[in-house]
Amino acid sequence: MTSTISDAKPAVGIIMGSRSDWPTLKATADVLDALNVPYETKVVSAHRTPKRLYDYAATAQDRGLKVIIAGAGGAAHLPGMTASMTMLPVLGVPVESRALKGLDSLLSIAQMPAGVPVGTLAIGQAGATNAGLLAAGILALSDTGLAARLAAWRAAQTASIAETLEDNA
Ligand code: RP5
Repeated sequence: MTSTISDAKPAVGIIMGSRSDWPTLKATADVLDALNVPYETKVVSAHRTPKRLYDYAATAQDRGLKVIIAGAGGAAHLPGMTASMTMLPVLGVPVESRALKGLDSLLSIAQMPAGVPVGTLAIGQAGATNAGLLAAGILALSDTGLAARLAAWRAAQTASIAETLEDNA
């Protein structure tokens, strides 16, 4: 027996440390839209709004979320702190920072101590897109409809890659 998540309440929570992260995290929303995965978006800062973060993480599972995608830049504690307060899988997207081009964000998110995992993606929009695809893959384990949509998305991507330089010129 499989369930269908389409048209249901949000299954994925997309959170970001600042509104300035949205141009990056929009890539996550775009791929979830393409796959018809319901999601919610919120600005939740580990440093500037710690109580909002606590409330979000502590209630996420009871509200029906299945995966959280957290994007942040610089001293990017949002994914790790979120993971510390929920059993849900947390995927971290390092946002490209102005000062250090996102290397600071990447290391902040990736270097979690053993025991509190964050699945860390690539810096920037590639990581944001892949976070959405990874979340969809997790949800597709119990949703055959989504599994079919994900397979079709991948097949379309494959078909779009020209074999020669002349094609798509
Ligand atoms: C982080 O600080 C945010 O995730 C953002 O990437 C970075 C800069 O935030 P703003 O100063 O643009 O609000 O917390």
